[in-house]
Amino acid sequence: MPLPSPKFKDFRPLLSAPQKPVAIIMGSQSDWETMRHAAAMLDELEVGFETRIVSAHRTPDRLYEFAKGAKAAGFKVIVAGAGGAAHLPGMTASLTALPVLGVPIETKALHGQDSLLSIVQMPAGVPVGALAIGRAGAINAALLAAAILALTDAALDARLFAWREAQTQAVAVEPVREG
Ligand code: RP5
Repeated sequence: MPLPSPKFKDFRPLLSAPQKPVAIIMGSQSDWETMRHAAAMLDELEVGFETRIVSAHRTPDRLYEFAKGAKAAGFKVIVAGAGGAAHLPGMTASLTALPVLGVPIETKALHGQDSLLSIVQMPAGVPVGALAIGRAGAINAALLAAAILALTDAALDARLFAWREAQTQAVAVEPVREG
């Protein structure tokens, strides 16, 4: 396998989040296809967030720097998506007291069951809130992050309530019969 070569120079600082309460981190660019659903949900609820690629395996120093500095940088909740041997959420939780919500990415080889088990089975004392595999988990991680923030943000609490009400109203009583 050829060594990967850097394709671009990234000047964005790892930790700069004034007024952005949520950090969405992911192990790889390939995780964005799933994690974009968390970003879209937070956008819909008008919750500020930053996105970063932080790999537990390929960029361990970045992981340490990010997780150790996240609280001081102003983040309140971390949503962490990873696939396969998904150590990112657990390692992040080991380095910060912030709530960490883990999203298992659906993998090709084991359909995300590897990601799920890697994320959910944390030893007692280092909690990670593990969500469902894939898109549903990403959306629910965003909703859960919003619910945590809404405890101390009445305007967000109202937006979250309205979103849930709209979801309830959108469910038809009778199914459309096709075919
Ligand atoms: C994990 O390895 C990432 O979270 C990703 O889900 C998986 C595969 O990464 P790529 O090989 O697509 O970069 O660390």
